[in-house]
Amino acid sequence: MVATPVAESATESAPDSIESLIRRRKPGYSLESAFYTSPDIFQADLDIIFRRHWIYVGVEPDVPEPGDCMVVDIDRASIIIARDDDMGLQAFHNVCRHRGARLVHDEKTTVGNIVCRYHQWTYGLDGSLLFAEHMGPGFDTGCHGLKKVHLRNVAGLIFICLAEDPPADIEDMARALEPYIAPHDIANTKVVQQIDLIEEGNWKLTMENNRECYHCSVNHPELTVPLFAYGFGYSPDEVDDVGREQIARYESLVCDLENRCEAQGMAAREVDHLDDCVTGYRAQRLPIDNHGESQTMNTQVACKKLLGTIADAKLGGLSVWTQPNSWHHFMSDHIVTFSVLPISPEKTLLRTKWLVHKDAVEGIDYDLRNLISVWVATNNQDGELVGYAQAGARSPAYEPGPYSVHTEMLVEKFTNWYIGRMAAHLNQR
Ligand code: 3BY
Ligand code: FES
Ligand code: FE
Repeated sequence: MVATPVAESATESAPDSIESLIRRRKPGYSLESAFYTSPDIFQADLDIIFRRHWIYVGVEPDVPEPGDCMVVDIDRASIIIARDDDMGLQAFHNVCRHRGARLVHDEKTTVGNIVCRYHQWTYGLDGSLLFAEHMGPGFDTGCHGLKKVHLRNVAGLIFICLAEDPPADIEDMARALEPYIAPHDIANTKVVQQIDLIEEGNWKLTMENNRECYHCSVNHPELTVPLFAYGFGYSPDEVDDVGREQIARYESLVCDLENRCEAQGMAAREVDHLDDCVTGYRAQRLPIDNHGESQTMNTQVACKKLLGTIADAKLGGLSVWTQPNSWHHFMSDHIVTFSVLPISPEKTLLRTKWLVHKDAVEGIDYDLRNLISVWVATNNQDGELVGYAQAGARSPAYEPGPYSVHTEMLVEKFTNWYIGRMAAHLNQR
């Protein structure tokens, strides 16, 4: 077969509109290059996806005590997540209502009230303006509270939405996911490590990379110790007898794990609404290989204190995926949680947090290096792969390629969800 020559004029013609790129999207294939490189599409992604959907930003133990604040930036919006005096979680725009100065500057801090450095306007942890000097007798503090941002705490995972009317189906997701996540008791954990990794790629390539393990066996030697190579969709028709035996063994382990979890009152059956909801999600309990306990190099728990009321160390890993920007692994002894935030068309922040029981003591109950080593290595490998995918998407020779029907189903669910959400909003205009 002769390779198709690259059209010389491709770079000179006028760029296609977002509407036409969305209309001609070929199902079963990766997206066209512009979705990964165009500043206009990046802007549309921010406007449509990141400003109108529920975005995962962190966990309850990021702000454990009254007065604790965490700042999260989504493009130009800076948001304060605060724990108020009644232990409630609040989210506000990090913008003073006087002349607009940024209020909180550190990613994490603890305050009595939120005080603007510029002219000392002072806000309570519920966002109300408590004090503003020299504003005259007619000034109404009641009209100048901080602008609220919608926040939904789903069993300890914090989602925010910048829209005035956020998608209501977050309630369906919360109802469905809580029975899976609750036994891991996020509220009684602590964040013992956070790593921000900048990936040299569009945010959708970071998400797509997460949604398949086609690339795992060759690229992730550390991750393939706990994960089953055959657990990610290989078909019995395309493997040899050894592979067929491994698939059968994996399937019987899934069955056994689901039954054991359910006997302990924990939700365990796979649930998937990644592409048929505005707030898409999926949960699946995956057995872990060898000792079966945790995503560590020796597959044994990294922390001696198990989470919540969990008594059985051998629970495999509960994986939870949400659209558009998160995934999480919940084990009996620790949790690893990932948030994806776009920085520019070709740069993305992957924020990873590791959580253990709040009473666990470093050096006695857990060794930090042992706890984080699998995902530190895996994230760095994935970051490199995302960079390769971005470099390829930039080339004039790039054209959408076919997804594997056995191992890239969740990638397709992500791109279908994305195209569907973009189309729904563009059609409303
Ligand atoms: O490599 C990743 O990004 C992970 C590993 C398991 C599947 N995928 C979600
Ligand atoms: Fe905040 Fe003036 S800008 S007090
Ligand atoms: Fe990977």
